[in-house]
Amino acid sequence: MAKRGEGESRAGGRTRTWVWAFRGAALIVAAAAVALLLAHPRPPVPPPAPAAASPAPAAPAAIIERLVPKVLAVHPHDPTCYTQGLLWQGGALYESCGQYGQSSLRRVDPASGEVRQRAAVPDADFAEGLALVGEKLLQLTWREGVALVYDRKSLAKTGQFPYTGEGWGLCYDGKRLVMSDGSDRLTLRDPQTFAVITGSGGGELKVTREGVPVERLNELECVGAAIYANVWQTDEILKIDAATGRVEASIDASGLLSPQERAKADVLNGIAWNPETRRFWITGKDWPKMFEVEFVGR
Ligand SMILES: [Ca+2]
Repeated sequence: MAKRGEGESRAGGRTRTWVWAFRGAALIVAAAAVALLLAHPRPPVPPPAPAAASPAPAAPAAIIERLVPKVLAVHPHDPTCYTQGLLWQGGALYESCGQYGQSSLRRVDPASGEVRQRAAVPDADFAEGLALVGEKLLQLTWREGVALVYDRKSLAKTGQFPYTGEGWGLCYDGKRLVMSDGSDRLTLRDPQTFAVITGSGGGELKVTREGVPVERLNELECVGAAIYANVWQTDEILKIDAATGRVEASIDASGLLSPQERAKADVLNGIAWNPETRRFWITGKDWPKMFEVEFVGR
């Protein structure tokens, strides 16, 4: 009879044999797998295809530029002109002065501020914005519903156009007249007929700052693809994208007049662009001075 220990020893020997056999087989299988992998490397993973169908990322929030006028020269201005429109042409400034019984159209010497030529406006008309189309000056009236037309050289009145609503500011961009009425809307008009342009590129432009309508737009100046507008009863001038109405820049024009000058004057109103020097001329209602400026970063 086999001793218990002998039986156990034989059984243990068989078990170890099987373990070694199994380990050997596993090693052979692993080596074969490695050899297969080396012989057939996996193809490179292609880069992910662009997600053509996914929506474009939202445009980053538009940043409104903050500018101030850098004063390059100061010139006298008639403190009895309640400035409603100002433009530059051929070395001269043309200015529309408002108020009932005091309105006029003037050609002004820029350096001295002297009035070189003047056309009276009927006492019943309150003159407003001013634009030049070819050799014709167009002058708005506040609530009288007519745009007065003058010959630029003689300042003789040659006609008028009717319109509905109030007239505030006016400028001409070479194709369209842009007109403000104290709201957040700029009306686009035909320069020959003064009719509101219909269809593409016409109608009205809604002016917004970061999506919010900007009201009380007043005197205007068309400069390239931008419209400059001062905001009534503030010292702020806005640079507006003429295609979208979006405010691109805000110009803080406060502090141009001394407190003493300011006490006798009314609000800022009057922007003219001189394309030769690429400088702006700005003034205000009953201001004693005009400022030749560049708009620069704060
Ligand atoms: Ca102007």
